[in-house]
Amino acid sequence: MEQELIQIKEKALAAIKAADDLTVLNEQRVRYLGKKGSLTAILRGMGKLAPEERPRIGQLVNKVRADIESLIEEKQTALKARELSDRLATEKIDVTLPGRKRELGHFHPLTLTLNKLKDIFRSMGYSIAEGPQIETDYFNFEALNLPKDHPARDMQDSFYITDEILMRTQTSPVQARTMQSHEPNSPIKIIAPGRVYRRDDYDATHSPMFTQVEGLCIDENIKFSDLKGTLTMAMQQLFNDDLKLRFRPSFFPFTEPSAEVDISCVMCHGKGCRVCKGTGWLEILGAGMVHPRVLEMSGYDPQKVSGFAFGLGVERVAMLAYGIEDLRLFFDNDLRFLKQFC
Ligand code: 2NL
Repeated sequence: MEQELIQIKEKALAAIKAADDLTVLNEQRVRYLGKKGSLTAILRGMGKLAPEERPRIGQLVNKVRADIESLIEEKQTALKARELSDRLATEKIDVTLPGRKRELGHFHPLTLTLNKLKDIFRSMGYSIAEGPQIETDYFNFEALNLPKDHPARDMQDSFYITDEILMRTQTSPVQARTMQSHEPNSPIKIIAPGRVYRRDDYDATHSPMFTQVEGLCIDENIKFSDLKGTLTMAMQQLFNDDLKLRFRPSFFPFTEPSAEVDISCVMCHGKGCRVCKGTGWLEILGAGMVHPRVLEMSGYDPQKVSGFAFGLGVERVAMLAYGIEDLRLFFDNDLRFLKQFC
């Protein structure tokens, strides 16, 4: 029995030394010290020993058990330490790696231009007015003095939803709505920015959807010179301080008199270049004094108040401001283009 114990001890110590991970080590613990282990079997067999032998063998079993236990303990500490240093080596964070970027969004060039226009007119006391993009024939045409036979009212030129409802072709219906919601003859200073829709080709200079800003100023004694001063200030702030304006007689059904407004070329400052086709001027706005019929239609008295109105295309302004040559770039969502406005 003594011999047997020494053999068990030697085998156990060798197995423990050889154990290369914690799972194997635990298997050995069960094998030698567990309830069904070799040492327990020896203890059970003690009954067969002569009584005088029992204490000596008992002590020897306890000694062997203590030796095995302390070696397991030692080995366990070593394996745990190795496991930790392995993890520290493989799981370490390399703080010199490049960071994970979170890309910031940015405004679309049309939004940038629109924001600039809004800021300029807000600084002159205008409020921003908005309205539906799906409009009634009444607000889009009738209230603005567009006659029944005007080409814009043709199915061929506008997007109709029913006979009476269409995509707005201009933002003027917003102004007509504003006038009708105001106390008659009370002053108004608003701009109406937003999308408008016309049946058109889609090429470098045309789009069936574009962005407009229209302005309306109504009060007692508003004169054409107020229109000139307002637009001059606005265009100088938008492009450059020494820009000049030129008014040419024109016609709109909702204004009388009406004018096409040119600015001195922002590229060549009036000398003549490719952009202004050698003329030194760029057509940028339509404007005029609000037609008396338009005032009347919305409850205002043309004998008491007068007003001016104007309209411009935001795409055209953005193209001139940023030197963009193709209108489609605004709508095609090509990041190579859009990222230039970060
Ligand atoms: C253009 C021309 C214009 C207006 C818009 C307007 C609105 C009301 C009354 C009178 Cl409620 N007029 N708007 C006036 C003149 C010109 O737009 O070329 N737009 C891109």
